[in-house]
Amino acid sequence: MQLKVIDSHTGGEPTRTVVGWPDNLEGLDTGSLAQRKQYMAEQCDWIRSACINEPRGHDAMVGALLCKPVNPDCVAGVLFFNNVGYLSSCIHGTIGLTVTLAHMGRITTGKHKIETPIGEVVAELHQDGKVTVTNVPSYRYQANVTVDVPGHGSVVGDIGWGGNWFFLVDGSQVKCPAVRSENIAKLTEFSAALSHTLAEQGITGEGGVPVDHVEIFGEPTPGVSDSRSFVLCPGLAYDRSPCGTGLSAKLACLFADRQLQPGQIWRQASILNTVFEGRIEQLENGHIRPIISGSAYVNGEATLIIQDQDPFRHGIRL
Ligand code: PYC
Repeated sequence: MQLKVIDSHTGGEPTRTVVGWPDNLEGLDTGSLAQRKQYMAEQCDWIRSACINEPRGHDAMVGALLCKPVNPDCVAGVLFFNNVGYLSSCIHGTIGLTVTLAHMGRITTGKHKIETPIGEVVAELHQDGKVTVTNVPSYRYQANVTVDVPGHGSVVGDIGWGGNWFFLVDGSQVKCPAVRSENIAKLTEFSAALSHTLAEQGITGEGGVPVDHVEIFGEPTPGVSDSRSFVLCPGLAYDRSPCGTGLSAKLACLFADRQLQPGQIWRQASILNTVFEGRIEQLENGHIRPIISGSAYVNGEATLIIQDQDPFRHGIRL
């Protein structure tokens, strides 16, 4: 058996787009995108782990399964996944998918609708290769939530939706390690403890959905960014990119705090100092629509071979 993949990275964060899979998996191309996500999780989760887990992949990699859209106005449907499960959405992955579709000759410059399990987004490929994604509506769900994190004390943060759920922390709180690349191990340990506590104490997003990403915001870099952030993903890998869904949640919080006006640009740097630019449109219900720009590069194309005799043909699953 074989899987065809095209690799890219967006601000250092990898996306492995699955562009070919065995044709007996009809459920990947039928029903709503939410139904297909469930089908993939229940019937062919091996595609996720074969692509993302070692020995072929690694913890930081995000997968994007390219499928047929339900709405014929869309250029593609996509399911996003990582080392531990499935994502509702992924903006660095959407930027990666867009340059991948261009590499495949499926799109040229201009605006393209893409279907995800939580709705349609619009990806615009610019002449210079940059991509601008108009995201799903985003909002702050709760402000100033205090969490007692064993070993770290009480940490205050906001809960926001930007296509995934985030706990957003102002990194100037004394217990936070400074948001700098030499602190990645400490930031990971701190964010993992916080994430664990959120789950244990039942602190969730709207409707009881787990808050599975933690985001810590640090200092601006004059002339480069308004803030540098560290984002811990559900599988405990940190996002090498500035995390587009996380930035969407951040823009919603800034708007709620009257620190960002519609149209104003916010430059968010990742822990590696790669930058996404974000701005918002105001929606009637007080929510916002984030518009995020970044760059991605195709950096590989491969056939993954799944041999029956290989004990790790479906990746290492612990
Ligand atoms: O860019 O939205 C994003 C993202 C989510 C998880 C990793 N990157």
